[in-house]
Amino acid sequence: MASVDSLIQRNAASLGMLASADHFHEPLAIDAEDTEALLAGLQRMILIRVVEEKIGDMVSQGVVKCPCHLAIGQEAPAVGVASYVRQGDRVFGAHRSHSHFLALGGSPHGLLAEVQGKDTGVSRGMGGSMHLIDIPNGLYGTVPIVGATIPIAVGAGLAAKMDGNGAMAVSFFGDGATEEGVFHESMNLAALMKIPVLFVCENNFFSSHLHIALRQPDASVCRYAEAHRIEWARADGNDLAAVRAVTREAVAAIRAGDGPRFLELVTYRWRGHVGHREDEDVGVKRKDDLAAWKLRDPISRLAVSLEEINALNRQQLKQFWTEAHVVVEEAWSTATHDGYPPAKALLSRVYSGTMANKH
Ligand SMILES: Cc1ncc(C[n+]2csc(CCOP(=O)(O)OP(=O)(O)O)c2C)c(N)n1
Repeated sequence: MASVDSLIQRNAASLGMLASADHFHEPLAIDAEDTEALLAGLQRMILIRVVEEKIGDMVSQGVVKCPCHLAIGQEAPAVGVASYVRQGDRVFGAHRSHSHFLALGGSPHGLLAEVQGKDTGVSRGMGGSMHLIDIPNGLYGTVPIVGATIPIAVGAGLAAKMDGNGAMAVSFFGDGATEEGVFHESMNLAALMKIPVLFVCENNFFSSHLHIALRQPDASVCRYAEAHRIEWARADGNDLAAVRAVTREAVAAIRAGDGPRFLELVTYRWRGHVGHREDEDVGVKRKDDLAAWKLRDPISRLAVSLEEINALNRQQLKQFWTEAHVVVEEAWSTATHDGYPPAKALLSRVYSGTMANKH
C-alpha cells in the first residue's frame, strides 16, 4: 500500500505548485487600479486575524467554551469574495465562518459576544461560533452540518432569479463538503436551471484531521464543476489579488445571467480543525508543512507587495495592526460586560410553535 507521504505527493501534482508552500513567495501581481481595494482588503484581513487570535487565546484560557473553528491563514478567500458581494446578495457559510462574517462587514463585538454566549451576540447567544447570521450585511446563515447550506444557497439564488433583481447567492464551503451528496445535487440543479450562485470551495486540504490525499483520488475539486458543466477557476487562495481577479470574472458572468460559477481557492489553515491548537495534539503531523505555509501568509505577502509598489509604508501597516487590536480589545471588553440571555429564551428563541408558546 502506498505511504501517506507518497499519496500526498501524487495528489499534490494535480494542483501543481499551488499545493506547495515552497512556491508563490514572490510579490503579488497587483493591478494598479486595484490598489485601493487591496489596501482595504489588507485591513480587513488584519482585523479577521486579530479577532480570531483573540478567540483562540480565550479558548485556550477556557473563557470561550463553544467549539471554535479558526480560519487563521485563510483570510484571503473570504475578503476577496466578499468585496464583490452587493446589497441584495445572500451569502452562506459553514462551521469555519468567522472570516466570512467579518469580511462582509460583521461587527467584531457581535461575534465576540456570540462566542461568549451573550444576549448581544449576533445569534443572541444561542448559536456560538458556528451559527452566525448578519442579514443587513448579506450573511444569511452559517451551519456546521457539512454541506448543509449549499442547497440553501442554491435556493436563494433561485429566488433571486425569480425576483429578477440581479442578485446572486454565494456558498462558501471546504473541500470536505465536496464529499457530500447534497453538494452534487446542488451543483446539478444550479447548472440545469442556470441559477445565479457562486460556489466557493476553500480547499485547505483537510477535512477534520484527514488530508484530501487520503479521501479523494485527486487533491483538486474543480473536476466536480466540470462534471456538472459549470465553469470554474482555480486560484492561489493566499493571494488576495488573485482571489479578487477570479471572483470579479465569475461574478460578472453570474450577474450577466450565465448561471453558476465555481471557484477553487487553495489555502491552508494554521490552527487545528477546532480550537486554538495547531493539530499536533490530535496526531496530525504537519509541522513542516505548517511552517512552510506560514511563509505564504496572505497578510504579510500582500503587505510586502503593496510596499514594493509604494502603496503602503511600514508606519501605515503598523497602524492597521494597532487599530485592529484597539477595536478587538474594546469589543471584547464590552462583550464581557454584556448580559447572558434569560434561560427561558432557550425555548422561545430556538423553537417556535407549541414549545415556544408554553413559555
Ligand atoms: C454531515 C456532517 N458530517 C460530518 C461532520 C463532522 N465535521 C465537522 S467539520 C468537518 C470537516 C469539514 O471539512 P471541510 O468541509 O473541508 O471544511 P474545513 O474544516 O476544512 O474548513 C467534519 C467532517 C459534520 N459536521 N457534518
